[in-house]
Amino acid sequence: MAGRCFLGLVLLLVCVFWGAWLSHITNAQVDGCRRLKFLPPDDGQYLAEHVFLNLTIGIYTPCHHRCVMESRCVSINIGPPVNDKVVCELSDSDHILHPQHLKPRQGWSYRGITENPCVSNPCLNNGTCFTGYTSKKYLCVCTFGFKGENCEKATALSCSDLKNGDPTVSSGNYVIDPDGEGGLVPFTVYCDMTDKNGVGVTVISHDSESRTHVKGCDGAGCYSRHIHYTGASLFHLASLTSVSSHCEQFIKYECYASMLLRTGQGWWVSRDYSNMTYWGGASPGSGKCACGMNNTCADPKYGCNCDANHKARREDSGLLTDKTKLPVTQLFFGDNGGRKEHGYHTLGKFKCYGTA
Ligand SMILES: [Ca+2]
Ligand SMILES: [Ca+2]
Repeated sequence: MAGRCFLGLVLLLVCVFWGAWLSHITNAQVDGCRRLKFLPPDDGQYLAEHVFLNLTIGIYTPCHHRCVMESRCVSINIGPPVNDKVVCELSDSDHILHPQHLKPRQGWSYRGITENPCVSNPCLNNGTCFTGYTSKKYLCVCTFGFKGENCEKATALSCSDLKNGDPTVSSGNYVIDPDGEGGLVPFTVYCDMTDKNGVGVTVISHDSESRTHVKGCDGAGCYSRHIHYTGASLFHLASLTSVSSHCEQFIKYECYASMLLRTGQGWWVSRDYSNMTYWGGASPGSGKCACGMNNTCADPKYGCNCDANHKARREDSGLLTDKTKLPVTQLFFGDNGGRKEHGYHTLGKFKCYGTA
C-alpha cells in the first residue's frame, strides 16, 4: 500500500512538473492513497456524456494513472495515437451506472474499473462518493451540516451554530440536532441567515399562523386552539431552546368588545402545559399586555387594550420571550358570544437564535 501511495506521489509530482495537474475542489477535500483496479481495455468502445477532463498525453504515458490522480475519475477513454500522442479522457461515471452511454467508436478504447462501491450511493444527505479511497474502497465528502463515514450525522445544534461554523451559509432548510449525537433524532428546520443581524435564526412553523376568527362562545377559555409544530416534537423544541440564547414568538389578539386576560377570560399554554396569564410584550407573571407595562392601555384601569371591553376595534400584541416556557402549545379565549363580540388571534412562527 505504501508503495502504491509513493507511486501516486511520484506521479503527482511528475504531473505538477509537467504543468498538467488541473486542480479541482474535490482534490483539496479528498487526499490520501487511492487504489483503483482497471478492467482490460474494451477496444472500439467509448463512454459518452461523462468526460470531465480531456488530456493529450504521450503514447507511453498510462492514461489510467491520470484517472487515479483525479478523485472523480472512475473510467477512461483512450483515443487513437497521432504523432506519438493520444487523447486521454477522464469520466466521472462508468459502464455500470450508464450502460446506455457506452457506444462503439472506431480507434478508441474504454476502460472501466473492477469495483465501484459508489454505485450503491452509500453517502447520505447528498454527500459525494469517491471510489478507491480507504479500506472501505470509497470515501464520502459530506454536504455542509453533515459528518460521519456515510454523512449520516448532523453537525449543527441550531441555525446559529451552523452560521458560526460557516458565516457564508445561506438561508434554507437544514438538519439540526440540538441535543447532539444520540437522544433525539435530528430534524429539518428553516434557517433564516439574514434576520437578527445574520446570527442564524432557527424558524419553526405551525398550523395556526394565519389570522383566525374567535366568535360564538361565552365563559373563560370557551374557545381553544391547539398548536401543532411542523416537523418537530415539543422535546425537540425544548432542546432547541436550551442551546439558544434567545427564543421568541409573536402573539396578537384583535378584539371588538371581547376581553382578553381580564377575569381570566383568556390565556396561552406553555410547552410544559402551564396556563400563562400575561401577553406578548409584557413581563412574565405581570398579568398584563404590552400597553400595561407603560400605562398606555385603552382604559388605564386594565392591563390590556382589549380588557377595556369597549365597543371598538382594539388589539394587544407583542413578543413572548421566556425561552423556558416557549413555544405556545394552546390558546384560550372567552367573552366572544355576544352579538357584536369577537376577536382574531395571530400566532407567529417560533424562532430561536444565538448560542447558549
Ligand atoms: Ca440527537
Ligand atoms: Ca364583552
